[in-house]
Amino acid sequence: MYLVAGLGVTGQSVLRYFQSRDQKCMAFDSRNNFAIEPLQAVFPDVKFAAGTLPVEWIEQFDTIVLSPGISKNEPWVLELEEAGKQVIGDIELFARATELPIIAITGSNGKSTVTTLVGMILSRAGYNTGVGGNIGVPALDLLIDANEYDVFVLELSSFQLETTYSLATVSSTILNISEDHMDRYIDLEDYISAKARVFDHTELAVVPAELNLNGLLNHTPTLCFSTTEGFVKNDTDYGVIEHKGANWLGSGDSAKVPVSVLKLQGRHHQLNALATMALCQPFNIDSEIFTEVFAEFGGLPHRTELVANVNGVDWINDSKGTNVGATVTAIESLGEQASGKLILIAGGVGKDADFADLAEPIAQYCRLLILFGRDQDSIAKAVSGISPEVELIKLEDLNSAVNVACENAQGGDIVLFSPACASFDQFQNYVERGEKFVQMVKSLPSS
Ligand code: UMA
Ligand code: ADP
Repeated sequence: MYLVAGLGVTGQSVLRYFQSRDQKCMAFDSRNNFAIEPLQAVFPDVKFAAGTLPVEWIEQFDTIVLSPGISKNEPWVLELEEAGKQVIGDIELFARATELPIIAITGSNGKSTVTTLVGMILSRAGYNTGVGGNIGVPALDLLIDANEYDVFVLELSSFQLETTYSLATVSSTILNISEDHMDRYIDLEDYISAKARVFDHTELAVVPAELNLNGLLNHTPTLCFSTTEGFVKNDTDYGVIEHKGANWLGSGDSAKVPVSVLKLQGRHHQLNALATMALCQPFNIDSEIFTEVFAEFGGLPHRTELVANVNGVDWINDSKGTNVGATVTAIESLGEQASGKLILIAGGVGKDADFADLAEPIAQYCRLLILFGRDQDSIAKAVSGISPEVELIKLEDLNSAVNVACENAQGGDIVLFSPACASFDQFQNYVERGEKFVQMVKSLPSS
């Protein structure tokens, strides 16, 4: 018998999956105020509880299917594990249920983008491709929908990987590592080791050349990617190659895609494209398909997305910039493009991050830093004294931040909303936060 713990997007997908297989289970959400009734109506055969796990349930299940938002180190989870219960996640159930090829993508930033690109490329090549995981479509839903898939592409978070043991993949990547979720992990090493589980049973590891995995991949065939000039030496290196007087993305001596065709220019977009090509290597995709898709793909919503140009100022929504690494990347890539300066709007729930890495790019590219939300003081402290030219203004909420940015922006500037924080203090999630920002920008007066 299974206990499904956490009844959000993941938990409900587990309930649907078990229902489709006539598998009995019990369901629990540790929030006191969780409304059970609507779920009870959809899953009449499942016993539900919220708040405290009923003691008499404990001897009735042997496996807990834990939602990614619940840490394995929660005292009640540790107690159950010590009592002999197995703790797994939805991705472990997925791994046990399918024999089809799987490509798995993790990393601190770029996961959704690369997952989407790999999905587009395999679909264009004629494979019926199921795309899911942390990107939003829970993986188990792919096993019960009406499609006959040929291959799955899964975006996996470190949280999901913590409870995954037997996922076998044709290719897997950690795209990059920068500090995130430090409220959940002991230190960066702990966070990396959760992510490194993506390589446990892979046939092909795809790794950024800069990432040191300390001998973790000794016996796994590995492809490396990098945009550093002259990096590509052989077929296992993916990088930028000079060919016919131009720069191309490729590997070994095979130039595949001219860099100039990429709709999204900038170093991190090239890295994402290289990782995508390497992950697809087992499928022998034609260069034309990569070229077409990279030329078409304009990015996902809420990722450095141009909202509007108001009075000569570009307003950029990067609400998915939820950690320092993403915001640094956004500042650097937009800072290089701007004819004027950047006005950065940041803040929210800091997840115990060290914000010090923001100081240098802010000093180099910003005119003004506007902070709002719960952990604004941690950011202010970390970047204080950055540069006398960069003014810092602290405000209550996003609405005031947008108004102050509008008052201060000059023609040629870029207003960048890249919070470097999670959204939960003032919004449901990054999507709601981004949508609110877009609405605010669209109602700004233009003269
Ligand atoms: N809950 C408990 N006890 C707790 C904490 C939560 O019972 O101690 C319950 C909540 O009351 C709620 C449910 O668990 O009912 C929420 O579960 P969850 O936090 O695991 O989130 P899901 O709704 O299942 O969504 C998850 C991912 N969220 C997290 O990992 C926090 C979604 O990624 C993912 O899209 C979805 O599964 C489908 O796979 C979101 C995310 O923020 C986008 N991910 C993080 C990130 O990208 O940085 C990891
Ligand atoms: P994830 O799913 O890992 O959160 P996304 O593709 O949704 O990644 O992008 C999240 C944020 O990271 C966005 O702000 C985006 O601009 C930035 N980003 C995308 N790719 C990279 C990369 N390769 N390196 C650093 N930042 C990136």
